[in-house]
Amino acid sequence: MSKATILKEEPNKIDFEDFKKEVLADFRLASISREASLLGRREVLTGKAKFGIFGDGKEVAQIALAKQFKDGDFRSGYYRDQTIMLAIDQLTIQQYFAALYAETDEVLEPASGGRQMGGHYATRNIDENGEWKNLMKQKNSSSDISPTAGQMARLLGLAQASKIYRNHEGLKDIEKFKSFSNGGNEVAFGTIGDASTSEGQFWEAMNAAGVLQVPMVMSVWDDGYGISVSKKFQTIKESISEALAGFQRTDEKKGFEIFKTKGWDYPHLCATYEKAVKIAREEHVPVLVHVEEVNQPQGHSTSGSHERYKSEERLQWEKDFDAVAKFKEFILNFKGENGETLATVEEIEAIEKEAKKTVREQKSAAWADFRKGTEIDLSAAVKLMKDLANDSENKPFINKEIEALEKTFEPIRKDVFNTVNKVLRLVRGENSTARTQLINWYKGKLEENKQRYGSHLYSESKYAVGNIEAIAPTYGDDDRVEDGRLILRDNFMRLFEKHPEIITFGEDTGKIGGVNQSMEGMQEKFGEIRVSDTGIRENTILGQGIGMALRGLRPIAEIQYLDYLLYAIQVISDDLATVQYRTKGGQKAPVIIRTRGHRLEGIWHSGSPMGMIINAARGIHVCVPRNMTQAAGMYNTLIEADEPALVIEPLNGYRVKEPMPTNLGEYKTPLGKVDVVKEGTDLTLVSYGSTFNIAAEAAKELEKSGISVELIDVQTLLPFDLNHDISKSLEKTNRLMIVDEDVSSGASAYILDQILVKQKAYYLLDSEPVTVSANDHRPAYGTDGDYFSKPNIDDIYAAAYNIMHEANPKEFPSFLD
Ligand SMILES: Cc1ncc(C[n+]2csc(CCOP(=O)(O)OP(=O)(O)O)c2C)c(N)n1
Ligand SMILES: [Mg+2]
Repeated sequence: MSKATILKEEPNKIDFEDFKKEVLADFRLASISREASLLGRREVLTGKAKFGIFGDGKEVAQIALAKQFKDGDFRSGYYRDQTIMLAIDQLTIQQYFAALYAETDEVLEPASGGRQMGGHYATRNIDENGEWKNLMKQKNSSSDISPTAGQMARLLGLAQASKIYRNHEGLKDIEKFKSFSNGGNEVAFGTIGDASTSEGQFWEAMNAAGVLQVPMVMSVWDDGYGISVSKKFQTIKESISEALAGFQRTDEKKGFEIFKTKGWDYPHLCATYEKAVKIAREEHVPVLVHVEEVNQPQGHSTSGSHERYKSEERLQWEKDFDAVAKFKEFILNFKGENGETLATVEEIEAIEKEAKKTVREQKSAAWADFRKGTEIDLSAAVKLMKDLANDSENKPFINKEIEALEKTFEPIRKDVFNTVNKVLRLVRGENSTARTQLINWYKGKLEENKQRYGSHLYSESKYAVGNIEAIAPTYGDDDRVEDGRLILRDNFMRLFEKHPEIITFGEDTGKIGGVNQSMEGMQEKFGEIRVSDTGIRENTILGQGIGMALRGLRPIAEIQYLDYLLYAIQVISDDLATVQYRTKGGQKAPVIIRTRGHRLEGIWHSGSPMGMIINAARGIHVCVPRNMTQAAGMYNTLIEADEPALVIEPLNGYRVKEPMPTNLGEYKTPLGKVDVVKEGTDLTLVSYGSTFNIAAEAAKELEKSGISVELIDVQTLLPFDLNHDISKSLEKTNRLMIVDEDVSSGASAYILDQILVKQKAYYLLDSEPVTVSANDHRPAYGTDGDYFSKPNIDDIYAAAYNIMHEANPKEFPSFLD
């Protein structure tokens, strides 16, 4: 019998004892969580932690929610959710403080290994080898991000994964998927603040959840404010449940179930969540729980005080309706049918006292652990510097630096490094063993800290793309050629047959198989669960991908055109690209984003904002194939790997004939390896995607003028030419030209930096490097618009010829002047 029911029905003695135990345990947790918020703020104000944002005021609602949270379920929430995390046993108070201090050991701070501010929660869902844990044996939280409503898109996908697991027959009997789902019975719990519901991401995800009918329980913690801005300026009718009233399901039409409850009303909260979650779990109907009258005892964060913007009355109300105080009142006033009571004032106060003590102890333990690592580095550095001082003519100056460091109160690694650097500056040019030892220590520590703060931007498991073995396409004797779209489609067919966990979705992807028919017939063959249409909502298409990938599926999220990727770039950049990094290898989301781009017609169908994309998306791979054989080979590689990637198919290549490989679904195009398409001796021309094909035409013309071009297709921008093959080419040609159709200083600046700086090719050049890019305006419509906006064959010819003319005007007389 549930607790909520117990409250209503006449309890028998045994039930009552259980009930009492549970209520008091809840109160204990609420008190602990509250105390953690209070002490957390103090830690920031006294300088031990940098920033704090806490969950005070939301404790009781979160305890009620957590009662319904089962193994296999997922949370996608925001920075107020400490009590949920504590209640589902995925956070300890010690870990909470470790995160506040920026503890970098992921055992002590499992959410992010100190990379995220406190208040950003996550569970560790993959092990140290990158292998999935059994997610059905733990309660799961996806990793929080700071942009408000940034949790929404992913939430949709987490919930949709349950729907897929419930309905996809092909996965049901496969053992490995049993560690992700049990018949799709898992609920995705979303949380959001009232003000953040103003974001478009919220509305987009809510609409999509209603359309898709997924088991998502969306809680809004309504404390009436978004920092200082009240609901009046945030939400129509000042109520998100009223605003969403049209989403309410009816007997005739599907939709949401909507509940309202109050953040201080323990029994009502418990009863509400019990009903809400049952509906979502059993019926796969999304539910909104609007939790009103939530308070915020300490204001928004450690950055300010709420006395500045809340009225006297509001501040008084916050005290009168404080969630924990009201919970205490409920307990003290409780009278069972037979006159039973829950606790005396003394008993309750003992719980509060005990909670305070527990929090203080765990906080101190976290601080002691946090100091340990730094203290070890500090004493090692001091010892080495002292040895060095004894060997140096700069002894007094070195000692002064050491003394200053030793006097620093609780120095951090930065202080140690600063001092070591100052000392090394003092002894530059000196020759002693002690100096060498200090330098070696310093270099070793630099490397260690690079890992500490920089690991896991990309996968470090055996499934990293770099570990997937390349396999060349093979061809039969029949010289069969087909439209590019058919090579892609037939390759997808093989992949879908081989991997039942591949799911694809996008605008027009389902019924017609994509606007370019490269999935034609696939929905009929593989069903609507695996190949489906979505609404026009790029942000949540990506979110579907992330959520599904976090639950073991292999989504191919399709964005209809590259230009419209911008609507998804927020979620790609903030969420997808940071999943592994921000969890320090605790989670992965190998989403494949499929789109098509570059040259077609007009401002919004031929853009190539590659500089913007690759700079926003470090953490995912960016593939820019020049034809569909290459593109298919990239998909084949990616599906074996455990990393997210974007593949931009060349938009004008679907109807271009290509030889049909015989090993579809098997051959694998390597990522980070360039393709030297044509060898040459005078000039290295580097390009990619659709423009590569124009550069190849230009190279033929240049050949006729006696210029031998080495043509290199980079194939992938991220990663970029890992073997430095472009430098090898420049050793031969000594001249470099980059052709790309982004704006000037976009992707071409990146490519130039990679070649000249990273590959150190500057000293190989005999001519100045040249970039040919598109004009800075958006590309104009029509063939002439394209010709005069983007690099065309004549531009490329002229630029290349000019390089040769400047190098050897005799052999290559002036062409345009
Ligand atoms: C996209 C974005 N814009 C602005 C911010 C800065 N910011 C952080 S929290 C916050 C207010 C959020 O209020 P609400 O959603 O009501 O949550 P609460 O803090 O009240 O629980 C703002 C504006 C942000 N993190 N992300
Ligand atoms: Mg708020």
